[in-house]
Amino acid sequence: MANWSKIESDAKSWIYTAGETIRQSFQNVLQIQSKSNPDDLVTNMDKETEQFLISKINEIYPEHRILGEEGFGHDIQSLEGIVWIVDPIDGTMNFVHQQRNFAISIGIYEDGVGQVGLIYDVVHDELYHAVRGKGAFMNDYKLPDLKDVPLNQAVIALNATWVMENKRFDHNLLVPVAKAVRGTRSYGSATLEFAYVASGRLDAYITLRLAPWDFAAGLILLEEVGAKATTLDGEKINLLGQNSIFVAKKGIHSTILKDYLNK
Ligand code: 2AM
Ligand code: CA
Ligand code: CA
Ligand code: CA
Repeated sequence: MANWSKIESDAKSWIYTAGETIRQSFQNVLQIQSKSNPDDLVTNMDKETEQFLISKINEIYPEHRILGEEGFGHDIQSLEGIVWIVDPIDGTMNFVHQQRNFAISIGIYEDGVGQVGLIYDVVHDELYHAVRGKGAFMNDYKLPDLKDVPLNQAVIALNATWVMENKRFDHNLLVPVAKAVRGTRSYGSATLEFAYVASGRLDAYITLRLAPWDFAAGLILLEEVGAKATTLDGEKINLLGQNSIFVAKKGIHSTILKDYLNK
């Protein structure tokens, strides 16, 4: 049997160390490259942070496997056993342009079940974490179960790409949603947007395409506070694939899905 409280405390200590290294790096010159397109950025700090976390996990838990965005982990085709899913810097564009609104994210799964999730807002020194069955926390504060609000009092996060035509989704469907809610936001860090839904700072988060490292930890947090998480079609999220994502308080989720997305 895995010792989850030791795994949690090791992961916490490594994420804090990685965060401190990133804060110290603000005075150094960044090396910035593009990946799939000129706006898809990666820096030396993304790579160094992933390598640091992977070296710690490999050293203490050699039998665990690791899926990391920057590719320094293993080739993961299944979620058998214990798998750490790591996004070393989520919100790299914010990290480069703003030096804020980015996070380190670690989701730890056993046979496909989320056990420990951590999202560390490095600049605000806010660690969101959850342990399956034990609740979700912001630093040491236990996050309460989410309470629903009417749609006209909801603040929801939406990525601006939904106003552009795209192959995945009829973007016109979201215009009435944006009109119906109290306000919309876009923070540019999927993991923080998950953490904000979990902590009630946001009532929902909708985005068109995320990868496992963007949602692995966030889903574990949301489960502990009673949020609903599906794709934009209302389907189950595939933990090892790319998905559209719709996470929200339960009532908001069912209202938007039924009355606006016609599902
Ligand atoms: P990243 O910074 O780790 O790449 C930006 O809107 C959010 O979407 C960030 O959380 C970003 O994660 C994520 N994202 C997922 N796929 C992306 C891509 N191809 N290009 C830029 N951001 C992406
Ligand atoms: Ca990236
Ligand atoms: Ca990411
Ligand atoms: Ca990243």
